[in-house]
Amino acid sequence: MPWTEPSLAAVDPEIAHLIRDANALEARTIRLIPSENYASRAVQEATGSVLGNKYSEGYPHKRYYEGQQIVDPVEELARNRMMKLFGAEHCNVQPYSGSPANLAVYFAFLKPGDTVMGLALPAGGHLTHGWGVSITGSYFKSAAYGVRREDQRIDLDEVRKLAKEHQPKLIFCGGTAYARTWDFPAFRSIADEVGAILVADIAHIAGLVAGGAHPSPIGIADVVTTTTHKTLRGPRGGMIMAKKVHAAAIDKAVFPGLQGGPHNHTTAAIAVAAHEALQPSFKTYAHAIVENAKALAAALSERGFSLVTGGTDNHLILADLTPLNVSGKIAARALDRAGLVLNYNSVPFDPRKPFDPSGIRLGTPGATSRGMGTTEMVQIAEWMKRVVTKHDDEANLEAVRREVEAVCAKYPAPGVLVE
Ligand code: DSN
Repeated sequence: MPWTEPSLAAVDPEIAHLIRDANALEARTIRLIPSENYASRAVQEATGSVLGNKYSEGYPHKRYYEGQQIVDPVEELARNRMMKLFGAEHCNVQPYSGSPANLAVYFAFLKPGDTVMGLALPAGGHLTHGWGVSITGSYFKSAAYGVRREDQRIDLDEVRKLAKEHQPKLIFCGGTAYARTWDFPAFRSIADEVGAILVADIAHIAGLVAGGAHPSPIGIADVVTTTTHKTLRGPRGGMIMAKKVHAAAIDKAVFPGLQGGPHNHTTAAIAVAAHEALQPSFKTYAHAIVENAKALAAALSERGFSLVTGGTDNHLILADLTPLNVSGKIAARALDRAGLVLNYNSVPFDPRKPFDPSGIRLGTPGATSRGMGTTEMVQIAEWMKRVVTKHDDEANLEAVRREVEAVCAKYPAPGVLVE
């Protein structure tokens, strides 16, 4: 049946124009923010579906509202496909995003005042791993671990020492700006030594884990949390995987503990993303993300960029711009004007403030989704050097912007409409 109602453009031209402009902007710029990606048209169709109209408090076949004939199989598909993709014993696809997923884990296992350990935010961790400004740092005691000054890598001896000293109930491993492989078995043995629950937050690397391009924490960590929209390339959402023994505690913590009705349109889109990630091409994609990140890191190093940890094992790169005499924010803004969209970011032991830090963070999930390869990564590094070294020369930025736009035209972004 064709639509009989007026379109968005007819009902609300202002918003319709902004969405059209967002498509155009995405088409002509390169998304280098490592936590972002291009969700497919199929994922977007599910996200925009009528499933968002429905309330479904509870879980499949145990709901508090009638009319769940469609929602139940949708949630079961999402859950089962994700369990198959990751080899998980249990999966809850209802968390609204990564932070609520982590908060549900606290609620499942901790009481206010208990101690949690996670990678410190300035060292590349996440707010919800116990950092002071987050609710997790206000309601729980935090004993954060950091990275070594010499090589900016996690010092597992320090993690063990801190764990023995502070006896945390829960240890998080995972981060938002850590470019190296997470040693899940080492964290497991530390958690066992102090009797802590081990939570792997794989929000950034979930797609790499699913595609076999990063070791999996499944079967090692007690609980695995993630968002669904980063390297996993699904809709904005979250999920929690767990050993069966923790399934009931996790489900109860998500609903009724923390949330009301699940966002069923998002659940459907998570099912679509899992279906896409179960295809053999997703493994190729995950490995290409890492190959591209290594190529981009090498090309940036050759051009004088100082990389935190010296390079990358995953999808992201953190660069300290101090030796190039420019702040992260000034560089990020100039790069944005040139069509290269990334974010300014603190680097470990940063003498500058988080809102005006020394570094930039970038990654390859988006560019790889467009089909770009190592040749384009070298080109991106060259553009970045031209922009950063002459960041206040508008003619220089405009020249780079035109070149970026020409390459973007050759590599259309999935899910982006070009008129
Ligand atoms: N905001 C995400 C990121 O950019 O890494 C983390 O939640």
